Amino acid sequence: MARKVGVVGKPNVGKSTFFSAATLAHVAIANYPFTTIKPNIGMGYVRTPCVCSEFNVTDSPGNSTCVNGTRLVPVEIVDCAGLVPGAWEGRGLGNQFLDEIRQADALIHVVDAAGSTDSEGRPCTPGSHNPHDDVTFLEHELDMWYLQILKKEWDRAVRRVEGAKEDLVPILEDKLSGLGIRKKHLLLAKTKTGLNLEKPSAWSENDLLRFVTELRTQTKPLLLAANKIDVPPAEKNLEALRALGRMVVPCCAEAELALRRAAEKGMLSYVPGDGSFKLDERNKPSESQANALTRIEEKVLIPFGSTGVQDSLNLAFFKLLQMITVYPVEDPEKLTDHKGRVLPDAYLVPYGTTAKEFAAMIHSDLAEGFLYATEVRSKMRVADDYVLKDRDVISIASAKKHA
Ligand SMILES: Nc1nc2c(ncn2[C@@H]2O[C@H](COP(=O)(O)OP(=O)(O)OP(=O)(O)O)[C@@H](O)[C@H]2O)c(=O)[nH]1
Ligand SMILES: [Mg+2]
Repeated sequence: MARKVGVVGKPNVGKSTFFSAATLAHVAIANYPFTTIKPNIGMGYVRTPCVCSEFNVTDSPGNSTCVNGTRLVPVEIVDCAGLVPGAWEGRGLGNQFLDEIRQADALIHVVDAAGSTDSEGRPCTPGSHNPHDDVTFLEHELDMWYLQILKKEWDRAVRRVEGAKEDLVPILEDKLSGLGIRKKHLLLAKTKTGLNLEKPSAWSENDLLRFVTELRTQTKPLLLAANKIDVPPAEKNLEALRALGRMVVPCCAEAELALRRAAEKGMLSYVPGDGSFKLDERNKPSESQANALTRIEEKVLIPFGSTGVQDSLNLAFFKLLQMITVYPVEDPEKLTDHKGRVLPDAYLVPYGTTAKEFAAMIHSDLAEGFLYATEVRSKMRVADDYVLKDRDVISIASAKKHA
């Protein structure tokens, strides 16, 4: 199933602006809390250097696009409702928020790095709220939510382990599967916390919390999009955010949205994630548009290298979720599919995917009749257990032809 990234944070930090920019979808954007009250799922994309230039071919992309040698591969993004303190107990849009977040495999936590909104998302003087508190608060909410789910089953689980001598891991795996928790997560949490799984009755409240924190960081890995970086106090707050040990991306969602809209109108050329844009000579901006663009250059692109929206998405999929890009082709010489299209598809797959598993993602027949695969770059034949690498071009030979 396609991995999804959730855009989360307290109200009014710029989640919908981020989501709109990333998907260019029309969602409500306004300066008051709870603009987003329905879950929004949209298509954004990750960018990766396309293999077309390396293989010196002109490609004809199908499931993705290629802009001047940059491949844009679609991904799903969820714009979650704003989270307020106490959401785990159902405060604000708490339950809705948690249902949305349940669908996400990784999170982009949008933070108002300028400190221009209070803990509930109400506008305040920039610099008067500490964004550091928003990070600890959101993670605490998630932990409390996990804890609440675990506790529902805890007493029974303890009796089964200590009375009936059952193993705790499969019991918890069964009870917590809705959170995407699997055996490997539980075993790692055990190692990291050093807790005794044979004597859960001895776990303190704090032990339980440490255990769920481990599970949460594994199953909802997150990064911080330090948004509103164009507002002066934000830059000063970056260091304090970085000190928390999370991945931090300086971000200006508003600038990304403006650039994508201007590009859509043909005013300029800009590939999301670029550090600059090029004005179109035939389509001059008005004076106010030109001023806004200069401001974006001076406040965002030059000092920070990009608006950070595309970087956040790339990091979420490539680093947090450890996905790689793989290009399947039928003809290993011409790099074409059966219709003669060159490098038609780019697939995002988790690192660790084997050639045969990849075949199954394309078509079950390909996997069933799997003979061997060709790793096109080196022209080497590889077996079914070959672990795919990022930007591999792969041709699968199968005894079973698919339509
Ligand atoms: N200065 C600045 N303002 C921004 C930026 N991104 C968003 N904003 C503004 O912040 C306000 C809130 O933006 P939204 O995107 O609606 O925020 P949200 O987090 O979705 O809010 P809720 O849906 O209420 O939870 C709007 O006025 C945006 O224009 C940014 O990068 N810089
Ligand atoms: Mg919103």
